[in-house]
Amino acid sequence: MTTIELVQGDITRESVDAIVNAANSSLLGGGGVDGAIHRRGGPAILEECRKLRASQYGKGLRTGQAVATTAGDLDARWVIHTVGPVFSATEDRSALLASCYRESLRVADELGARTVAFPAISTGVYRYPLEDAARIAVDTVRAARTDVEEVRFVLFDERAYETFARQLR
Ligand code: AR6
Repeated sequence: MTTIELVQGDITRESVDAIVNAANSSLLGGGGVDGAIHRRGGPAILEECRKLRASQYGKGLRTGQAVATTAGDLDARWVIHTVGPVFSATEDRSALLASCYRESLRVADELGARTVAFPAISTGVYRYPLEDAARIAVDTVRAARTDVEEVRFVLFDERAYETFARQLR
């Protein structure tokens, strides 16, 4: 049984086994939550990302996939990087967004992580509508078969927090 918790705040302040990063396929950093994770986590995370790019992920990480690195100076053992879809008004990309949550939990299981914090993937720079993104996030985690005991959605602002809270009710 996986319990779902909601927190409003900065995901880089969480103490969990794994923090999920809403990355881009380059794995080399960016703005938003990605920038915050690299800033607070320090250079060890980027160093491992560069190694991934030099080995298995020469072309980068595909949308909907997930891969883990060290969490550097964060209060976590791992960062799980996943790439959400850029929202499109003409193409349904919800399966790719669901895949981010499912694949991140699969990687968490491989690592033996029991507590995992997720941001609201794709709802910033990638413009996914919050309502749809929250429904996909909650439904996918609820349906997942995983050994993760606690999933914590960490929502940056009150609007995102309230939207996720409505989905959980
Ligand atoms: N803690 C928790 N949530 C946060 C934080 C934080 N510190 N900072 C922002 N958010 P975004 P995306 C929220 O743009 O849409 C990056 O440049 C934010 O309010 O970080 O998946 C990557 O490198 C929003 O609700 O990610 C990619 O290029 C959510 O996190 C691209 O952005 C996601 O916003 C990915 O875009």
